[in-house]
Amino acid sequence: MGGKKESVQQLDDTYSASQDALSLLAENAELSDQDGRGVAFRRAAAVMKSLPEPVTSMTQLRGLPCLGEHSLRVIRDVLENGASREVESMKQSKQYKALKVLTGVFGVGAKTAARWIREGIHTLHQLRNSGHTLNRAQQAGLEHYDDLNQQVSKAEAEAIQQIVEEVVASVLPGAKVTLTGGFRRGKLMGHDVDFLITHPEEGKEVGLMSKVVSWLESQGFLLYQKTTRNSYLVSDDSPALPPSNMDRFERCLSIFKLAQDQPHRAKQLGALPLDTAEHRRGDSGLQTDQDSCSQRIQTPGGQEDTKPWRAVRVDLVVSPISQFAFAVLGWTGSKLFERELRRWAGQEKAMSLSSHALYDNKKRKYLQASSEEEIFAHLDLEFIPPSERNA
Ligand code: 8DG
Ligand code: MN
Ligand code: MN
Repeated sequence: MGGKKESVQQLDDTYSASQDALSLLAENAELSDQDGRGVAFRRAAAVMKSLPEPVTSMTQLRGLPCLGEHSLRVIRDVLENGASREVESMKQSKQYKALKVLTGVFGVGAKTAARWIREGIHTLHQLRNSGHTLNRAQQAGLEHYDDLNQQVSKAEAEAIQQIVEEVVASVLPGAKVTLTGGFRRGKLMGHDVDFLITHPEEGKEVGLMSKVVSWLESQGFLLYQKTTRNSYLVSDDSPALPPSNMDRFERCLSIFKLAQDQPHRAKQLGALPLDTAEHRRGDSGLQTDQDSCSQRIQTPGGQEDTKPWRAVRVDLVVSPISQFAFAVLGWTGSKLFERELRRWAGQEKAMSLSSHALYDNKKRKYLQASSEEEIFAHLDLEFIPPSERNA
């Protein structure tokens, strides 16, 4: 006992245990609609993550930023007792468990969940029997609850990318699809798959989303979708306003129906030249496969114990090429990274950064950029590659 290797392992565990505890407190704050507290705990967790070596004593934390009284108390508890009592009891609380289950339904936010809990709804069963009228998103969320709460793998993301690329190429040749979000940061798992679509010729992207969505819908790829039109106008979007996390690109929040053997199948499909006419006739390879999938489940007895597809959340965003660099930067995340970058822009450079543009408040003009590198240069920062934006 107590060999070098073991104690290092133990230290590593403590190290990530305090990170986990802080992340859980952040999550609980977010679920409880206390975003300010959420950000504070996220920052504290990020600071712990950034430390070069495991923490063995509280003195090592002296002088570090973002570690408030509360966070320090939690870290001390973990260091001394192996776990934070506050976090352990929170995890066991009825309130936290209910918040977690209810906000796990796509389309249900912290406010709605809290309202339901006040009415005594703590489980999906109670929600289903409550007589509440759910909106379309929530209905889909409830219906595909298990699938949507299962992480999306890199292979699944790639399979969906192949489908999206194919659709986009067939409805607008020359348009470009970029995988953004966590997968662009090199994560191996995600809660959804994010795509940004643009066309090298400004204006060509107009009308693209509705065509893409119609095609996907006609091929049975969508279990749910809600498209929001682009509402960004440079003239009415005062750069003086604090840049918000929400942007105004045309976007489609969707739930894909992904065939389970999609990663393999998509690879095969990739080799086939699928032309648009074939798609329009609705007898492309995709369609045929889709059909054979649905036939497979109609086995005698009608038991559907292993369905051959799963539901996956997919975000599609369309950006004009002039805003593309800003959109990629904004949609690559992480959310905390974006927040810090915007704070830097505002506080250190007197600039307003959004997913649409960068505005120099002193020069009173927009700064153009055609790559992420140029945006970092405008901000006087060294380029930070996506894989280092996971904070
Ligand atoms: P995950 O899906 O694996 O959980 O992680 P993620 O990919 O980093 O998170 P995400 O929720 O999919 O968001 C991806 C990025 O998109 C995130 O850094 C923030 C950015 N983003 C915008 N505008 C908006 C918006 O209006 N809503 C959301 N949810 N994200 C937005 O630029
Ligand atoms: Mn994502
Ligand atoms: Mn997303």
